[in-house]
Parts: sequence; C-alpha cells; structure tokens
Amino acid sequence: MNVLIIYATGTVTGTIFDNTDINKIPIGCYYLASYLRKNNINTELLYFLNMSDCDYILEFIKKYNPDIIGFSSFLFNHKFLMELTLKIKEANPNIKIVLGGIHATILHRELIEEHKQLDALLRGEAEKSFLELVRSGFKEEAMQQINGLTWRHENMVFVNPDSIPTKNLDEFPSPVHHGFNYNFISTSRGCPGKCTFCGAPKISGRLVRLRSSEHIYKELRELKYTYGVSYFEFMDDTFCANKTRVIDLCQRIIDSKLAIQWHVRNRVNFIDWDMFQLMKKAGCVQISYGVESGSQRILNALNKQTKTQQISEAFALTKACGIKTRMYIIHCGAMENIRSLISNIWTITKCYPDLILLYQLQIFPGTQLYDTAVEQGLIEKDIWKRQSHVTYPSGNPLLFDILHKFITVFYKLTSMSQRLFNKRN
Ligand code: B12
Ligand code: SF4
Repeated sequence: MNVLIIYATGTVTGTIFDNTDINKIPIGCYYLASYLRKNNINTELLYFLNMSDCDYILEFIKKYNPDIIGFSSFLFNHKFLMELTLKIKEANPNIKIVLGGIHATILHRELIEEHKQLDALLRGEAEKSFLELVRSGFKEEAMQQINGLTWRHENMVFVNPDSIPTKNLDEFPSPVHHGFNYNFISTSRGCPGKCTFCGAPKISGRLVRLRSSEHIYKELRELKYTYGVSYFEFMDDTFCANKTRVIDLCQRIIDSKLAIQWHVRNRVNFIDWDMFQLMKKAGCVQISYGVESGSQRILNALNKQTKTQQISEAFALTKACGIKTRMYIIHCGAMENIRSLISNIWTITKCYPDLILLYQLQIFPGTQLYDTAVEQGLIEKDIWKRQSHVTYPSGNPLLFDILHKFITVFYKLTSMSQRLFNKRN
C-alpha cells in the first residue's frame, strides 16, 4: 500500500496573505506521515508551493504509484485542491482521494456531496483515523468503524461519529524520527479560548493536552544533532500556560548545553518573571503576542478574554527579561473607529515592540465570526465556495491607512534610534 500526503498551495497571488507563511509545510502533515511510517505503511510527503500546474503535479504523482492520496486543506487552497483532485481522479479512478485538515473538518459534508472525486474526509486530528482508513482498504464494514470519517459508498454519504482527540501526545512519534527536517515545534494541542475569529478548537477541541518536556527535549536534540537545526519556533498559543513544564524543558536545555535559539508565541496573560528569566537562559530570543487590538471594545468583540492592561504588563516584563517582542495586530475593518485607531497607536507606542505584524481580520467558515457575519448579512453563507480568503467588510479605509503608515514610520524611527544607540555603545 503506497500513501502520498500532499500539501499543495496553488498559486497564491494578489491576496493579502504573506506567502512566506503559506509556503511552510504544516507540521500536521509531518505527524500524519510519521505515524503511518511508524506503522510500516509506505508513505511519502510531497509539497507543491505557489504553483498550480496540475499536469506537472500529476506527472510527479505517477512516479509514486500511490493507492491513496491525502491532502491538507485550508480555505486558501480548497479551490485549487478541488481542481487538482478532479484531474487526479480522471487520470486514475483507482486512486482513493482523502481530504483532512481544518477546511475538511468544518465543511466535510458540503465538500463530499459536491465533489464526487473525494472518497473520504477525516475530521479533526487524524493520525490514528488515517491509519485505520489506510488499513481498512476502503471496505465498507471497516469504514463504518472509523471515528471522524465522512465517506461515500455507492453514491451515499455517511458521517461517522467524531473521533476523540488523543490524550497522551507523547504517543505520536516526533517527525524527526521518521526522516523529516523542520524547525516548527508543536508542543500542545487544544485550546480553551473562544476567540470569535478562530477555528482552532474545531480541530483539536477545548481540552489542552501537553507533550512532556522530555519528549520535546528529545525532539530538539535530535533535530539539532541530525540536521544541525539550531533555531526553533514553538507554534502553540499555550506554550507558556504550564510554568512547570516550561521550567523543566528550559532546565534540560541549559543542563545539556544544547545551544539553541528559539521563539515562542504567547498570550499576554501567561507571564512570569522567573519563567521568562529561565527561558532567556535557555535560548529564547523572542516572544510573539497575539495582541490583536489595543482597544478593549474590539478585544471584547473578538472575545479575546484579555485586558489592555495585561498587554502593557506582558511587553514590559518580556523586555525587562531581555527578550525581544513581536506584536500581532488585527485591523477589524468596519468594527474600527477613530477611538480604536488611537488605542492601537497608544498601545504600540507604550509597548514599543521590536516587530509589529498588521493583519486584516479574516473570516473563516466554522468560526463564530463567520456565522454572525452571515446572520448580519455581511457575507453570503457559501462565500467560501467562490473566494480563497474572506476579509471582514472594511469600514473607513483611512483608518487602516493611518495605522499602516504609523507602523511604517514607527519602524523607521525605532531602527534609527537603535542604530544611534548601538553606535554610542
Ligand atoms: C501554527 C499555525 C501556523 C504556522 C504553521 C507552522 C507549521 N509549519 O506547521 C504558520 C504560522 C506557518 C501558519 C500558517 C498559516 N496558517 Co495557521 N495556524 C497555526 C495553528 C495555530 C496551529 C496549527 C498546528 O500546528 N496544529 C497542530 C497540528 C499537529 O495539527 P494540524 O496541522 O491541524 O494537523 C492535524 C489535522 O488537521 C489533520 N490533518 C491535517 N492535514 C491533513 C491531511 C490529511 C490527508 C488528513 C487525513 C488529516 C490532516 O491531522 C493532523 C494531525 O492530527 C492553527 C490553529 C490550530 N490550533 O489549529 C492555525 C490555522 C491552521 N492557520 C490558519 C491560517 C489561515 C494560516 C495561513 C493561511 C495564514 C497565512 N496568512 O499565511 C497559513 C497556511 C499555511 C500553513 N502552512 O499552515 C487558520 C486556517 C483557517 C482555515 N479555515 O483555512 C488556523 C485554523 C487559525 C485560524 N485563524 O483559525 N499557521
Ligand atoms: S486565537 Fe489562540 S487563544 Fe483564541 S481560540 Fe484560537 S488558538 Fe485559542
């Protein structure tokens, strides 16, 4: 049995997306491939970045003679995936086509009903269910038993019960054990948050599950000594949520003199002086905060469950510990007004981040924001079928322009003062 897992972006141009992020292979694909390899399934992971030449991809696929191809789906690539999978099925109807990832999880029923080339979709985390599907040989009786599976049989669509996310994440092998070289590290799954713009809990649920510090440390060590990776990005929002685990991991890195540098994402409510001090010692060079807005009204509208006061405290503490800061701001289109603009400018000035990333609010199917926007008549329910990204309706474009210009000038001034400071010292 030959399995291919494919991450194909299509051509990403003319969107507000930053291609550098889109061109990063999702770590979930590595996990799926590793779990199959661990279970002796012949598996390859292919990626086709920023290109939409289906014939080229088809030729490439032929070389692997796959029985099953699994695609990782997002809103931004789903239109391309439907075109590509149709061509694959036309070229070889025996290949079973499976879709997984966030987009498939949310829109499984619509996708399988409308796209006859899809044989099955797996909802949620899928290491175990994908293995079961591969082993089922797509036989009806076996497929009925697979949780999280939406499938087609003789023109009928079946939606099996949801799968239960695996509690012990250490059960899954680190992808580095199975031949993958990467620097993104996922240390937890699940999020208790209810941010209106985020679909994450739909994939991994609200219960936070943590990998052990020992398991993470072994992964870092193996990546460093096998592939020479010395800069890592911890991807989860909740990395700092469990202080004991962070301290234990840092201590292992320090004691073993692993000599790595790393970057984490954090929430402004998970801050601690001792923890940050040790993180700095263990090689943490930057903390990114999903601030989203300096306006409490907007934070409440996004249900971010943070206070503006916590934002300035988090930045002050991080800087005091000698760690660089990155601030993510979301411009919320029609929700913005002159007061929120001033609040954003004030927050940036007060927090003085080393880097600011400004995004426009996106609306993804499956999020509360999407449902509300449909109810309010701001977007059509099936807009996702036509568009690869949906931006929250814009209000006064001047508000975005002013914020954007302010950030540009802020950068110029801060880098100038940084240069002067470096010269004097
Ligand atoms: C970390 C992260 C990133 C990192 C990814 C780093 C990396 N190399 O993996 C970066 C910053 C690069 C990133 C980029 C983007 N991201 Co992002 N990201 C996340 C985040 C916070 C965690 C993802 C993660 O690592 N999960 C852990 C892994 C193990 O799980 P997983 O990837 O979901 O994979 C599992 C299942 O989905 C499933 N699965 C996945 N693929 C497949 C394929 C098959 C065949 C099967 C059967 C199953 C399956 O099985 C996997 C194993 O259990 C999620 C939110 C979340 N918590 O899910 C957003 C999220 C996935 N990102 C999102 C977006 C929009 C993007 C970008 C488009 C943003 C941009 N402007 O560029 C790009 C997309 C490209 C990409 N490569 O991911 C959205 C997607 C929404 C949507 N409906 O499309 C999410 C859900 C956040 C949100 N706003 O709601 N992201
Ligand atoms: S944005 Fe972050 S904190 Fe909010 S629900 Fe998504 S993953 Fe959780």
